[in-house]
Amino acid sequence: MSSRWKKRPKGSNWGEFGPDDQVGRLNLITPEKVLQGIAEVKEGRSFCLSLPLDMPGGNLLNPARLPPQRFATESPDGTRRYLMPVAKAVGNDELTDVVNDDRVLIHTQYSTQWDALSHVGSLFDADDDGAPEIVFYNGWRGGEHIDWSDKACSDCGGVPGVEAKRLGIENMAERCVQGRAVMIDLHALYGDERSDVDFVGLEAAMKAQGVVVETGDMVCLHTGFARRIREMNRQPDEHALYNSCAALDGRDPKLQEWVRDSGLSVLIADNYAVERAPSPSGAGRRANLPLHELCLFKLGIHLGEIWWLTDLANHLRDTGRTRFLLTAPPLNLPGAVGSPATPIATV
Ligand code: UVW
Repeated sequence: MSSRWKKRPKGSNWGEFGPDDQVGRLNLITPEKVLQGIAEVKEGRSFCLSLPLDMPGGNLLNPARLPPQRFATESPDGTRRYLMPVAKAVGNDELTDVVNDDRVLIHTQYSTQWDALSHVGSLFDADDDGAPEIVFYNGWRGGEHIDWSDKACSDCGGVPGVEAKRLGIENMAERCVQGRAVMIDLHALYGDERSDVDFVGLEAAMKAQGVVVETGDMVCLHTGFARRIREMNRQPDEHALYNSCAALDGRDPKLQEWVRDSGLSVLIADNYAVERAPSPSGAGRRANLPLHELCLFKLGIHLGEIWWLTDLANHLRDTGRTRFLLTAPPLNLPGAVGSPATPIATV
């Protein structure tokens, strides 16, 4: 019970990290966890876990998400600040500098990214009055804490302003997101074939690879999907996008139980949505993305998606390891519901 909710969703942890918590299971990445991560650095070798942010290319994966667009900035007098001789701009022929400035329109979840806890909420009767309302993790409200205004913005084509005043991605950035991570290599078992992996399938991979997940660990799932994206080199094939590689079966109750009980702090994959999206199974009133519901809405577990994990997974397999130091902050971009990331693994 809190000032924002009388009833919390079944199986949720709302309130357990404090009534006003905004970072969920990131609270489990303690100083001890950071030291455990640093203890995994044995070779001094780093891996970039981001795809180039203009991949996958096009918008077949998600029609609403487009590749980044770059523009030159302009001075108030209209001068384009690209290949701009400063001598001309300021009227002083003695100056030799030439300047480029750009601005970029980024769909925050187009490529390698973090989902903020404000990304997916639910229609849920948190005030127990018999009618559902829009709520997010820990009872933060749609229309109040996460909102949009009809105030047109001058340089974004009149799109209404949107803002996560709570649960924005900046809360994650402030936590740095550094600690011990573990790799579960689903691709090693399931290859490039489309497969929906339930708890039994996940456990089989963990047992085969000797993976142990402890409280506060960040869990990475290598499926090979981002390698397929790279191979298609910005010209993705629709059939391949929708029929390749492993994704979790987010509706499997045993898998959900494992996510809840393992104590993992964040869940990351190199595929589109960690889970199969939309979830193929189920009936009745339900979430379309049940693992998003469990993680983002009920438990405060941030999801990392479309990461580049193949080089790291191969290296870990070749060296007989599963753990590494992960440093993966999002952009410190107040009010955003997701963010591109350039995560670094150190082994
Ligand atoms: C989907 O849209 C399926 O997932 P996400 O929004 O987390 O990328």
